[in-house]
Amino acid sequence: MFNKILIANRGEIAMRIIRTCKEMGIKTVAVYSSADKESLPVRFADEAVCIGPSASKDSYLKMSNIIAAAEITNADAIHPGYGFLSENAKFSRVCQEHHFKFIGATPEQIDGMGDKATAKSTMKKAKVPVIPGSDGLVENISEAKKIAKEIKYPIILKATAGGGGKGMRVVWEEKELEHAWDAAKKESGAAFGNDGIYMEKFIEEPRHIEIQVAGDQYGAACHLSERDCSIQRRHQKLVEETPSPFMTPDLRKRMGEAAIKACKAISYEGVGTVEFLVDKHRNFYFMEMNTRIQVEHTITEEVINYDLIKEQIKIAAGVPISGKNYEPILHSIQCRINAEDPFKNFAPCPGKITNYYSPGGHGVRVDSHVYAGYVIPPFYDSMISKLITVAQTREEAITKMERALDEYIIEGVRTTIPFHKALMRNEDFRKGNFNTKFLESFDFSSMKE
Ligand code: MV4
Repeated sequence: MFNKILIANRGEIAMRIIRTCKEMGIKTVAVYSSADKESLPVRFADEAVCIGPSASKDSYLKMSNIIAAAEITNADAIHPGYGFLSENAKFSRVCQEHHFKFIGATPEQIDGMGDKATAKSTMKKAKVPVIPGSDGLVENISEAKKIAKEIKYPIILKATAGGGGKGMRVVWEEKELEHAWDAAKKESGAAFGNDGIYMEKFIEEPRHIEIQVAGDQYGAACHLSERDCSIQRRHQKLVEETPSPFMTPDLRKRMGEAAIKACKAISYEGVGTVEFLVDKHRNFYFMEMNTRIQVEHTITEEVINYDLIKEQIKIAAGVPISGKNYEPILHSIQCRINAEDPFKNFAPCPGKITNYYSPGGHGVRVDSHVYAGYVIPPFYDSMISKLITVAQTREEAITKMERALDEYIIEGVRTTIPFHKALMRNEDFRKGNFNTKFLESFDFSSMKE
């Protein structure tokens, strides 16, 4: 087992990793930018090293500074958390070259899944269901026209370097295709320095359901059930839950098997997530694989009673997994509490938290790094905390969430709490009647101050 882990991240996920390391008897090193000097990870880690000024590119994204911090503190592994360098193949390789175990995927796995057209052909070969479309990249507009005719409109153009919606264009009929093609190419070239585009049949009103997986160094793989992440706004997840209200035992079995196939196809080592789109007939299709721990891993932990960060560390240290699949026995929901004003189009709201009380009690978990007097810096993402409830049924988990949201006091900054309260009251949400388009027609005027 590792003696000391350096955490190449900040905020709640840095806290989350420190907590598990403490329980495992592993020493921790926090790294921080000058903007995070007063942060809790700095206080709770065994050691802390400043790695640069506030801008992420000069601190949390600066590989040389992070490696130097690992060297001077004599760490033997590096945990990248999510975001920042967690899915950066070069960083995974640099860690390897400096003999630090990267607690995440290999450079090959990151590259293989990072290029979406490559990931899709890998999965197709492994017999994981994929959305009908182009075989790899589309070379030019005439080829695009030809393929679109074959698979029939509507189609979607996607950036191979993308994910998260950038460089994506839905096309409903041929006369729109050329314009969309030019726009998608230009946008992805500018955003990613890679303008490769592939095409798929457009799935209308899909659900986003993902399967948590784990694979070990000896080729074993298992799945840990699903999370429904359909409640998103502009590709930002706001609420996640497990089990999915749309799930059936048969669908879970089929999606779980497909996710394990995906894992085995790339000899995946670590915990990861296979994202699927699910249509209204319960056909499911591979969308992307995330080779990191995700923000929403908490709800899976609650329903299967496992510490996924601990599993991640054990797998990295060479401990074999049991290979058993886990089914949810409880229901868990997570609300992302962001420093954003839901009455003003979710505009970021950094600043000082002047008063703070976080909810507790049976079945309530708060993963956070904030406290009364903490100043949310404007340089990073705006998440304040993750509020998670767990109960025997979905109805009880929602009721508990309403109770916990009512208890939550955050003063000094605007938060997404009013949105979550309105969502929990929403009849369609309560019925489990939603898909990825849900928030496009959500009545935001149902929110109360
Ligand atoms: C799609 C789709 C419909 N059909 N692909 C959005 C982000 C990127 N990861 C893939 N996305 C989508 N791909 C086909 N063939 C609809 C979306 C999509 C979406 C997917 C998951 C969650 C939220 C979404 C919001 C809008 C569009």
